[in-house]
Amino acid sequence: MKCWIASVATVGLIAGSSWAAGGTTYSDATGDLFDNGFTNLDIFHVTVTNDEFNVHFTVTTSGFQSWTKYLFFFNTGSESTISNPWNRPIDIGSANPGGINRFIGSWVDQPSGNSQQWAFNGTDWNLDATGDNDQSMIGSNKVTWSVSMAWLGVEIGETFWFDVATSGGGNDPGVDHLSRPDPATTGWGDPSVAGAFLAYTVVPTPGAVALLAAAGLARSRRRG
Ligand SMILES: [Ca+2]
Repeated sequence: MKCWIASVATVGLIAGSSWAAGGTTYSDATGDLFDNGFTNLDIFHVTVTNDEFNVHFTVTTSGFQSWTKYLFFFNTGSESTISNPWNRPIDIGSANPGGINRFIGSWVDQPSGNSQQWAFNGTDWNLDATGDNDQSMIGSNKVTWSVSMAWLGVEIGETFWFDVATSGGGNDPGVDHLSRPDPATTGWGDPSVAGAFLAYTVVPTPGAVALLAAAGLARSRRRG
């Protein structure tokens, strides 16, 4: 019995340290817009974390306005394109010839049903789902999205490439792109150009690490 308690404590310790290691914050320059009066469009940083099934993105801007649109571009390694399903004037391919195969287009002037998840099947873009972003931290200029790893097409230990852009309505370009520290467009009427995508590696979760640790203990017990 004493041994069993010690084992549980060990598992808990390993799990805790693994969770603390998870998550990556990607900083962007501020004041890098063609018009820096639009603080709601100025990306400050984006934090990415994951749990066992989902990847979470928190976008922090320098200000907040409900008319802001948030665009996410993903390359998770399957059929891809340099187009985007919102037909926004955005040059993805110059810096990322591999293009994208997943896209999220989202808005914050509605409390729910505000986040479209699009997937490219090699020929067409398809709207897979419309979910909700989390606007509970807009007082701190933060909005959060959670998407399933299954939808993204990634598993624990795998790396995917992505970019985040802010925009307005209609046919506006990406005004600020996380992927570059300088203005991505010269004005509302000009296409934006994405920089080289960022990489995120999906990390093992506390639950997964605990299972691995438990398996290791079971093996050592069998040897004993
Ligand atoms: Ca910025």
